[in-house]
Amino acid sequence: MAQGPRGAQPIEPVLVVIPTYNERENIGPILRRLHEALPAVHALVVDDGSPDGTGDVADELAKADERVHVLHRTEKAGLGAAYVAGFRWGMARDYATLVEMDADGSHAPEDLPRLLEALGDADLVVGSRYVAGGSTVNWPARRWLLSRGANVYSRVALGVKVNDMTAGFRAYRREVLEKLPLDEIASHGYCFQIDLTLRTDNAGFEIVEVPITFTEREIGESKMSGSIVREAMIRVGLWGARRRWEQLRGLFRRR
Ligand SMILES: Nc1nc2c(ncn2[C@@H]2O[C@H](COP(=O)(O)OP(=O)(O)OP(=O)(O)O)[C@@H](O)[C@H]2O)c(=O)[nH]1
Ligand SMILES: [Mg+2]
Repeated sequence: MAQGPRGAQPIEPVLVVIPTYNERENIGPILRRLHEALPAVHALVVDDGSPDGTGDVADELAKADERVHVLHRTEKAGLGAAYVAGFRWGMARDYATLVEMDADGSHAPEDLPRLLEALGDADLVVGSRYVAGGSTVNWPARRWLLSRGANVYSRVALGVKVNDMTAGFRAYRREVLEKLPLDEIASHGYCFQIDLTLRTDNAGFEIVEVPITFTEREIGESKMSGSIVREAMIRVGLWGARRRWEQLRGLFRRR
């Protein structure tokens, strides 16, 4: 079993949590690629009752492969709630590492071995588009600007030294998720990723970024919306103000 220098804690077994909403055509190919890249990992598909029948496709795949599991939820409740449910499922079992990955092919499973390798020296590894060697492919300028802008805004507002805080391809040691108050996390869209990054940093865990190539989905529809962007802007502004205020108070206390 692979062990990292961080307290010699094992990083295996690994569970890759894949939230899905209308990803019928994507789920089979992404699981195939995942198991070609890493035959030993398990995958948990968290489906929010997709009208296109993604849940049924995932059930069929799970029947044929004991490494594939499915968690069915009854209504579309956002990315954040799906991940929290998936993490809980994994933490109720013996998984040492919990990975977040999209079903739409934007995150290349072939990059995952590098993320897991980096977890030997970290508590959270973020697959990053915005560090040297990272990139985006086929993203329209408008989409790139939105993502880049959200990250610059988050970094400046929060003062967390992570370049890609909205990244959704990441690997957590279970100890991190055990420590975070998952019950309190109310963020839905990509704000969920910023929220968890901030909480992981606040709790004193080591975060490392590894460059990835993010490729725009070829099949299916994006779930990005105006309300997801507004949620992130408002929440990040509030968290930033609170973090700065606490830093200031800390400075005065030390005097
Ligand atoms: N279970 C569940 N999965 C979701 C929900 N919203 C999005 N997803 C899944 O989360 C992953 C990321 O969603 P995308 O629609 O690709 O959103 P995005 O990657 O932020 O936006 P794009 O870059 O435009 O693709 C995909 O696998 C989606 O199917 C949801 O409400 N519930
Ligand atoms: Mg996507």
